[in-house]
Amino acid sequence: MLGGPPARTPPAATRSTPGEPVTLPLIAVLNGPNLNMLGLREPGIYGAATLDDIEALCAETAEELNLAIDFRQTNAEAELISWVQECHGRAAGIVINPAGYSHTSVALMDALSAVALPTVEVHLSNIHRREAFRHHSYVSRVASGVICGLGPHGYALALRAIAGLIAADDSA
Ligand code: CA2
Repeated sequence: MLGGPPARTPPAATRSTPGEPVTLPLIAVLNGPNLNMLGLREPGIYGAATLDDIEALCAETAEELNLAIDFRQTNAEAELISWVQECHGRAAGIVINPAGYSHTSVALMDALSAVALPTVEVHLSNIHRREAFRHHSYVSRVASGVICGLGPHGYALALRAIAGLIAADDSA
């Protein structure tokens, strides 16, 4: 078996106060291939934080914003697309780091376009300072916004942006 953690399965996606159930807007935080290797390989490019660290940061930020998150990672394109489809009627928004599929997947772009939810694309690294093949993202074409180059903090900023987009939708 190769080193590194296995692809991750989702935890429970909702949160409630004891004795007082609340329904919080659910944000799917979806992570693509190889992001389960964060912190274990190539710290020079992607930093020392693990995906568990990023999940903890997202959970903390979501709590502050009164959002629930469903944080997931997969190495499989089909699974990522199915998770996007499952957001229809279930999630209020999507934060997605599509990793390598950003640059290759028309199918993922189509799925995001079909669910038509507020979507923020996140990249840990500044993809525009890297190889030319990383400069184009199919996902950016259908995302509400894109954050790159700010490391794990980009995920927290993306959740804040989604909260703002949801609030703007609600007041329209
Ligand atoms: O900067 C990002 O967040 C990326 O989405 C990361 C992807 C890359 O293909 C995109 O161009 C930019 C790669 C994720 C791979 O993560 C690794 C982590 C540790 C060791 C090896 C790969």
